[in-house]
Amino acid sequence: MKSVKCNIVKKKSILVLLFVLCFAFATCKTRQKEEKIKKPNIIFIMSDDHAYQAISAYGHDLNNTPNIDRIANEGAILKKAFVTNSICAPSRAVMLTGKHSHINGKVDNIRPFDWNQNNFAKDLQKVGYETALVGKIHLKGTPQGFDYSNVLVGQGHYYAPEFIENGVKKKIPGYVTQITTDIAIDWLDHKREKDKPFLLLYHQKAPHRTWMPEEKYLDLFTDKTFDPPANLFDDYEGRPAAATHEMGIYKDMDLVYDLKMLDKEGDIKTTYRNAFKGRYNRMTDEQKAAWDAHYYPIIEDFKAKNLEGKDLALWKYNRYMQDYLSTIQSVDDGVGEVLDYLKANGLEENTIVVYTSDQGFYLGEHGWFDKRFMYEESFRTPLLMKYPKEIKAGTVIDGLVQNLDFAPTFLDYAGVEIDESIQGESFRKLVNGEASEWRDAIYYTYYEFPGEHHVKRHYGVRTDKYKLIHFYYDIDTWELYDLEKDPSEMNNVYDDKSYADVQEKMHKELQNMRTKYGDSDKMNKEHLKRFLDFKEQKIKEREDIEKQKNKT
Ligand code: SGN
Ligand code: CA
Repeated sequence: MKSVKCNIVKKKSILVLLFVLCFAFATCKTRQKEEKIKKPNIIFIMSDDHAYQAISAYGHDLNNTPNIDRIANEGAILKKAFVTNSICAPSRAVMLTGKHSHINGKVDNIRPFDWNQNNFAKDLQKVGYETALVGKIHLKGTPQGFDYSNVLVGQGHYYAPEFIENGVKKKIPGYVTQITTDIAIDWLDHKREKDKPFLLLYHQKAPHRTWMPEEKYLDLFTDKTFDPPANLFDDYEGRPAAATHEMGIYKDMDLVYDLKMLDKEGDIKTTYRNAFKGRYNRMTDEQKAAWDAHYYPIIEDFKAKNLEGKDLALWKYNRYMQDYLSTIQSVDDGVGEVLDYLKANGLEENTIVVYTSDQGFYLGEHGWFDKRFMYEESFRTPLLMKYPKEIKAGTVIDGLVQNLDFAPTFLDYAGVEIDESIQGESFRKLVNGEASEWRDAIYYTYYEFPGEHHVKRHYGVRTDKYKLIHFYYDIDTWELYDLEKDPSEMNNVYDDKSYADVQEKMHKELQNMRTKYGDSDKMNKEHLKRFLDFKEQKIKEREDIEKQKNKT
């Protein structure tokens, strides 16, 4: 009897176990199904002027960016990511609209952006996303497409910056990078509706000029001497447009405004003294004390050295690197905080995280700081992304992508149909490893001339191997580079007979690009006219104000 009873009990337990297993299997299947149709969250991190040379994942040894590198280690690094127009506001307009500058209308930092046109945040809102924009956007007017916005006024300040939260302006004490991170995490944690997928544009001001480090990182690179790039003393032979630049570390970088050499005695005199003072005076007494303790010994040492010529150029390069890279450390910390937040809150699996910059930047290459040119260091931009559900950890991508592609890529992930007016292409399959073919050429335009840093108007095309550039307006010159043989673009081979075939092919490629994207010399003339009219109008407005002042 005992054994029979025992058998019945056993059978019952097996049935119960089977039932439990079936139930668990079914729930698991439903959850998997739900997960599949669940739209991914998107965190789009953009910093300002962050050169890929200053991200350790790109294999350079200037600095260490462990948190930004985490994105590449857990996902993908794109080695050939570019912008379409290497300057802040136009780059952001391209990113939002997925259209080249001559189509979205924001061709330079000067004229306004039309927020009424469509952007991918508006599209995501329509399919149920909760959207937020935090930090620097540099596009005047009220942001559209965002349920929440808390953005810097214009370029923003490093210390005690002014933010506009949903239309209300506030000065916030503290350091801009940490404040931006706090606002982003506060939105993730308290402000958003948690049952909706979200889009967060988390955009840092750093490491934009004038590179003012956070108190805790003032001394990070004090004892380090950096190796300058081989072309720090470029003579611009064969490149007349490059020769007329006003962005030289030696020639144009200011000792006080940029490099913080404002001494107590007033021995170091510059035109930008007051502009620097204005920034310095935003700090608290405590911050000023830390600042002075760091910079005064450097100022004294600098005065004692009495440097000139090449020695002064090298000293300036080194000083520039120390401050520029220190500001990046705070950006990296912020990325770490956001990644940790996702992990701690179970959001890691279903969130796409992208890290990029509004363009690249010169860290001494060609003797420069700033950007704007179609040469590699400012044309390229860092791009790292992770999405555990789809992107294999450690993926390396060599395909040519552009900031033009962000809008369609995000829409693709969200399952939204991509309007045919969008000029970019989704790179989702490229990073998944599912793309069977991909583009082999990209197009570039730059318009802000006459203007700061004196970079002439130009446009061009780049393939994997070659680059063709046309500088125009008050100049008419062509440049051709063999990027495999001459990656630093020191040797313009446009008139070299042995490149005649390449030159012809690249001209065809350029025409194809201009036709594809609807650009032309005629359009360039129209943009130029609008730019000059706008400048004239601004001058007139200023004169009228002066006249009015003098009357009263
Ligand atoms: C400011 C900077 C320039 C910089 C532009 C554009 N001068 O005008 O050096 O090129 O911004 O930068 S500063 O004296 O104000 O620092 S962008 O990233 O906003 O396009
Ligand atoms: Ca920028």
